[in-house]
Amino acid sequence: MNLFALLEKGFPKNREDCALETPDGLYYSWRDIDRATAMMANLLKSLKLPLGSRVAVQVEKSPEALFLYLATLRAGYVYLPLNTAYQESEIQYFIENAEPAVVVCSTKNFSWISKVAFKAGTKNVFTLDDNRSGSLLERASHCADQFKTVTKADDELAAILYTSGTTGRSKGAMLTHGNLGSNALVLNKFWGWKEGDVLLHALPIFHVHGLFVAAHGALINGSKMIWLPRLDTAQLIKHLPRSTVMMGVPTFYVRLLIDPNFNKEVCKNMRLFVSGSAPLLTETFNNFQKVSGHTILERYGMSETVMLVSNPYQGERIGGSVGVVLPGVEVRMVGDSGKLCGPDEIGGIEVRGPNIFKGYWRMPEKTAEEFTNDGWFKTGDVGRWGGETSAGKVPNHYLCIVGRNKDLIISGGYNVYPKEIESFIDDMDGVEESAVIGIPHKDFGEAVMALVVPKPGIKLNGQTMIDALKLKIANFKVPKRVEILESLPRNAMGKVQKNILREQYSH
Ligand code: MLC
Ligand code: AMP
Repeated sequence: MNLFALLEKGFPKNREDCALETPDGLYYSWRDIDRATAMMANLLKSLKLPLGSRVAVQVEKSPEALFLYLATLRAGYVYLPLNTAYQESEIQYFIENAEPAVVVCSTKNFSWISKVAFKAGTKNVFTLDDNRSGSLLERASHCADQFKTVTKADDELAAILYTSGTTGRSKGAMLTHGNLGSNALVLNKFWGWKEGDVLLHALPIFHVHGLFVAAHGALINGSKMIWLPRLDTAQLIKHLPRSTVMMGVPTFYVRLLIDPNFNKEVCKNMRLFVSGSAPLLTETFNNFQKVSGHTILERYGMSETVMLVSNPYQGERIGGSVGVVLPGVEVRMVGDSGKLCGPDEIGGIEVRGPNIFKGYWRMPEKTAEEFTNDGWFKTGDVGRWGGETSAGKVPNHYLCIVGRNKDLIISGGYNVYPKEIESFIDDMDGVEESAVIGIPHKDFGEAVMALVVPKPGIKLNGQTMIDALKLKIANFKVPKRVEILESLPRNAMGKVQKNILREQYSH
């Protein structure tokens, strides 16, 4: 079924109810969503795009940006959201790789993005800004406000989400209407969504967490969203008293805890705080309980799989564990010997279920590599059933994530692949080689750090390198710290020993 049609089933009977409220006092009803998405879907239809066309979007968060996503679903095309931090070389790669039929960008980026897009064969480039302006809205305003949602089978593509690759460039994870719909239905029940819920939404909407887990959750339940453009702790505290559900990456909770205005009174109407996308420190879990009186529900998922495992809504939520396997999903842990792990044993996490993606866009070999012969997807995360955490003994049906067998840094909920940053640094003048590692960071959980070896006779300056990288790559990928070394530690096989570097620079 078309995912939009599934979400729409949950819209409230009274379409004049408020669906979306912005901090500057704008209200959008469910009827507004219906009409705005119909107009945008009619605009897309009028372009006579081929079946399966991608609509690539790099715009600031706004209600209209959400409507564009929903309109793309309604019209039966494939939504491709792009992080607003991406710069020219990154965007160029995505556009060349995905060959979108439509690109939507902000007016300030139109001149360079349209050049990149037209060069790659895209015929339609629109603008959409976060102040309800841009050519997309202007064109859509001439379209009819009724649209018959296009029928889609469960295995047809709804979205492509680019996720960085451990080697080489990013891969587009292809998610179907069935993947996203099944997960939305499961979470609706598992997290006890109910009438009267209000979601405080401050996550970006170009990733799984903000777009699918959070927004789908509210839409399929017919629940109002308070739609904040970004994380702003003062705004969260202002709107929490009127909210019942909030979802965030761990940085959300770290920042709330250091704000003196955050307390139990602010959370009096809340029923659920969800954390995910990165490990939540047990210290944050415990402190949040003390200050707010609420127990954060931590869950685990990926771009390729949507949500897999979650602490229970009813039942014990355990700090340091991501919880129990969601209904309909299967999770197994495989040890180095290839044998399934028992309780307390550590192994690679493999998953199966209706939520698992269809494969990587135009990368059949990569897709085949990431699945086992019997159809399980290898997450690259390392886990354990049960065992001990600093909170005590964990029951055997609870999953703990203990590490990753992919060289990945998660900073403030964004993934950064060291290999990609190393290749940018290695291309800089005077650089012999580099190693990029994650080091603990109070606010972002992990921060990117680079160790750089200059070419003989060359003097490098860390800050100058940081400044140069800021002009080239998304800001969250830029190392927070660069140290210049004479050489990198290597093992007998010549491989850089990142564990030694991590140990040395983690304090
Ligand atoms: C911003 N900066 C970051 C950063 N975000 N640095 C490292 N890591 C990050 N995540 C840097 C900027 O470059 C800038 O540096 C400075 O911090 C301030 O920028 P900002 O834009 O003002 O930051 P802020 O708005 O405070 O953003 C921080 C944040 C944001 C944590 C709110 O990063 C965020 O919304 N993260 C959520 C990511 C997310 O949704 N992940 C879900 C992925 S889905 P300078 O030097 O320029 O000052 C997924 C699957 C699943 O993983 O399971 O959910
Ligand atoms: P992404 O590719 O952006 O979808 O990121 C997915 C990765 O985020 C997973 O493979 C995990 O490594 C990590 N992740 C998501 N949720 C959690 C969590 N609750 N605890 C630890 N890691 C998580």
